[in-house]
Amino acid sequence: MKKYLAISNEVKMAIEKNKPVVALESTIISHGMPYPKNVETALKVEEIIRKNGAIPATIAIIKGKLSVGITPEQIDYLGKKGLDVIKSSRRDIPILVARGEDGATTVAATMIIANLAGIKLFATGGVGGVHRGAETTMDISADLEELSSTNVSVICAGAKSILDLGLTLEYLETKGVPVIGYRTENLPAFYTRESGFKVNYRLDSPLEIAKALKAKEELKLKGAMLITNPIPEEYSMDRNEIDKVIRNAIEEANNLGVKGKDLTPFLLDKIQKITEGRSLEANIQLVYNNARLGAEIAKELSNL
Ligand code: PSU
Ligand code: MN
Repeated sequence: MKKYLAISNEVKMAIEKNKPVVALESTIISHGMPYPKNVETALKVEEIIRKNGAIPATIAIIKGKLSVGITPEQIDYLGKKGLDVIKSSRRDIPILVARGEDGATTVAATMIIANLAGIKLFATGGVGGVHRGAETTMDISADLEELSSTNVSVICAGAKSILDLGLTLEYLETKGVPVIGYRTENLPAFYTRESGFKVNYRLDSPLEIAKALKAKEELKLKGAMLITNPIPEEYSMDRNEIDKVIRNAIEEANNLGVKGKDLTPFLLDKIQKITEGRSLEANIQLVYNNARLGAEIAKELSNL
């Protein structure tokens, strides 16, 4: 297994010494934001994690190696290549490894690689879920299956309403994934602090969350906890406005027949264009907010 992994020295040392480490995904860099904001954001997220006392580990597949703690140059390379890098989920890993190719890892693939490296926490923006219309398209993100089976918990700002949030919650419930609200009872909807749905549990401090993670680990309950952290008030968007933008983006995707792995990046790009970058700014700020919380939970966890 070791021959497939390339872990940076800093991250390797931190894991060995049980220091706090927070994993980060790379699809958000290549497919989630435009260049150069994507690279600036990815580097700033790492800085925020460091400032808050943890070690960042950005994950990607580089020349077929499952790479943990990639360099700023590699982040820049993935960010510049953008959509030309292969968006890689669970199913893509073996092929890219065998061919020695590059891949930007989704939430699912980042969880798998973080787990192989021994990292327990991962911060990002939004997770994939059950798409609207999934009753007929069957479009359900592999992220949800991964959350149900891989022991790497994810801090996110909820999920965008490009998804059917009600069905996403049902799916997670069936799979036994606890959905936690950080200082809230309401499931955040990425750009907005409330989706109209409730989380399973409200937890009010990084320590409380760390204790629940520890109990899950010691009880050997497989899978993740999904920790949802609402976007800071000052950056949140108007719910009616963003819902309308999302509906338009979905309609355009349907008209153009966009589906499969291309759908989420297509919708993200449309939303950013329609809102003239305001949604991008919100997106960036909520990722920073999640990075901070991720570092705080990782610190508590390493002390338990
Ligand atoms: N949602 C976002 N931003 C993102 C993604 C989702 O708000 O960048 C990315 C993540 O990498 C996530 C992936 O794991 O899209 C889900 O893709 P799909 O819906 O095709 O499973
Ligand atoms: Mn899909």
